[in-house]
Amino acid sequence: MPLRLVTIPVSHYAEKARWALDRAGWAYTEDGHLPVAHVPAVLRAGGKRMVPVLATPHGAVCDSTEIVRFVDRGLAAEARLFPVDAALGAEVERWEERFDAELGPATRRWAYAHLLPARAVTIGIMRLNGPALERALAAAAYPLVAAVIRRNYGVDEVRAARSLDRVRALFAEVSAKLADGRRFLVGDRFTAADLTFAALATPVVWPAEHARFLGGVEALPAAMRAVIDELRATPAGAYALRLYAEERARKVG
Ligand SMILES: N[C@@H](CCC(=O)N[C@@H](CS)C(=O)NCC(=O)O)C(=O)O
Repeated sequence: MPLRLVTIPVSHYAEKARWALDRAGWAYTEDGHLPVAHVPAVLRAGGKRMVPVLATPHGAVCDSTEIVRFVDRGLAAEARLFPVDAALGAEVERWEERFDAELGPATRRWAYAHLLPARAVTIGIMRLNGPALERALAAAAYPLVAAVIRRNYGVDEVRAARSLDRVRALFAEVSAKLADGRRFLVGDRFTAADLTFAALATPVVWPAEHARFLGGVEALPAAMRAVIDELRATPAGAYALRLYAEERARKVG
């Protein structure tokens, strides 16, 4: 069945949905847009305002978690990102919900606080994907796009500093969980808890495997790279990078 994933390509919630689709080996096209220009595409697909939206012949699946669950229903029990076992499943859900609610907004706000003033870098990232017309208009549209991002995500220096504290605290919690040598957060295999952590951590660990959507880390402002280096060096950061290296290209479908 023809599937279309409507995204803002740099969105880490879009990456979460994309990863689940890629892992299942499902065929889909990505319909990526500049922030602001995504709204008509989302509405046309049957969504409200946010990406990701998965347009299917039977209607729209909105929200990254719903898309992961939708894909999961098509997988064999042993390959599911949400384990069938009730206790493991509940633990995966708890981590996943916390990462969605706390990690995602914090990594995004911190990254945009550094990226928005670095106009040329950010326009370069926005031009990596999307329709030719939007890529051509990215520089002209930048003041509007940047203002909308600032407003929608509450991007200012004070809140960005608080978000970084939040990210550091979550990384410390995940590092503590991994301290017994486990390879995955829950049980003995890759689940939605791992996928969600790694995808929503992309703005603070900038994995090389994700360069198609974010570009290379070397283009970033030095102050941003310093924090990325710090977080990459933590057990949680190393674990996110390992998940990208070992799991991002793995197919189970
Ligand atoms: N809970 C949602 C969050 C999605 C989300 O925050 N999407 C952002 C991009 S990272 C968005 O669509 N922003 C556009 C806007 O605010 O208009 C999910 O998991 O899908």
